[in-house]
Amino acid sequence: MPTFASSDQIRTFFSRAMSDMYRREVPQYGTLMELVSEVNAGVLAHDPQLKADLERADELERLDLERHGAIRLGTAAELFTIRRLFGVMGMEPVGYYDLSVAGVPVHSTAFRPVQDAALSRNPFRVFTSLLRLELIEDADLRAEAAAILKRRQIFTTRVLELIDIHDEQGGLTVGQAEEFVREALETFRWHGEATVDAGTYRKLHDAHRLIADVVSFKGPHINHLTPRTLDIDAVQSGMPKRGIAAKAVVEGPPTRRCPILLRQTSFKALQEPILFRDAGPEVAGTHTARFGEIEQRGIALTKKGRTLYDELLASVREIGAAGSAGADYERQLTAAFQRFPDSTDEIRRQGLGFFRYRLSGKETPAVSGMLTADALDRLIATGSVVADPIVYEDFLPVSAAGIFQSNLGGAEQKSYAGNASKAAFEQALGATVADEFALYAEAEARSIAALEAELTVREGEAAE
Ligand code: OOG
Ligand code: NI
Repeated sequence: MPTFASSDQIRTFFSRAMSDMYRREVPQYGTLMELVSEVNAGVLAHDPQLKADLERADELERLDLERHGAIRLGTAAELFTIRRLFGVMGMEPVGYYDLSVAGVPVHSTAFRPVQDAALSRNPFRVFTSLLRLELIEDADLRAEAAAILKRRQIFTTRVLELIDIHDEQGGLTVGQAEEFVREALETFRWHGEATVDAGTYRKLHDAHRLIADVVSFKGPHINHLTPRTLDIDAVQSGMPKRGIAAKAVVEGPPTRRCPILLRQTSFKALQEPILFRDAGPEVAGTHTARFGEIEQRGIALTKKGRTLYDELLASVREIGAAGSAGADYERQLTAAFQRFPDSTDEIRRQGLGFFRYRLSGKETPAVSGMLTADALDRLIATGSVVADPIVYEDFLPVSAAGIFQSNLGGAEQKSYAGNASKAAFEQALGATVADEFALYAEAEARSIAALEAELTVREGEAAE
């Protein structure tokens, strides 16, 4: 039996290789990474309690590694194979996001690890969108785009072989894993040569800038990589000082003492020179697709918590109409979110968030058997048990739409008859997407079961 590289190892090789590649391709990403690591170091130095909490929850180690990326695919076949490719790295499709409601003709999922241990080693995620050609109105253009996409092969021959080898052998050796990462990287690389002529690019672009981005190139270039910060407001205000043009407002919940879900901001896409198929180097065009983003993650919310979040966010969005940049937006958002409890204890008590429970180690409580909610509350009140917030590992559709929009040029406001099409997405994927709420609920339930088991053992020991 050969020894295989673990999927966690392959994922870490890959996320490092992607980060190095993106830093070379988009130098501002490097500047942003420096800013984020300065801000994070500052936060940890000033907040020893937070540092201890992160350490205990196994989150400190992953912080510097942590990032997500995004790609946009053109065909069902590409989505099918990308699922197999990410599968080699222990990344599975979680969640379904319909962005057509926000005027973006794609639907998406997030490939990410789902096991507790894998998440704490490296939670690298890729927000993966599939273009919905059926939303292009012009039938001729639709057919032309489909034909162009059909001709391209976004994967190298060798990466396809290595995926097969992985699936047959049940793993890859370290040598194969290194080769896999090098070959996989090719799919995500930037290609400045468009596969279409200038006229076709223009037509696709006029239908939607995103359509031109997906259809006109050899592959689904990674369009951003996002590090995780512990203080997004500090990064947001630090960006202009480093010459980075930040998006006007932070997406997601307002600034709070107790972070929930996900807050994100980005800097504007770069204008990059491209060569059209029909033109010599002297007739270069430009294309705007790639950008940078930062995020701050907080506690994962239950369905009840998420409903309240969606309601509060919508109340502000309605006032401010489409987009999120009203001058008063932040003030209104903060006011609306007064209704969302701002302490982990209250969030837990009201059943708004997910937690991992464990013994504090301070004293051994005299309880055994099934832990009811009341029993848990008592153990927490006496300090025997600690509830650690489970961090949100997924994305938010309204935020994602805001990020897409800000990088497609603010003026672009298309509307599609919003129609989620999860079944079609899963058919293309060749698998169902996992339900993120179920994953968090399972993680919480596992911690309670482990706690019950531990208490039972201790009681047995005490009785001896
Ligand atoms: C993806 C935009 C969404 C996020 O973090 O919500 C996103 C894209 O532009 O392809 O990255
Ligand atoms: Ni993103």
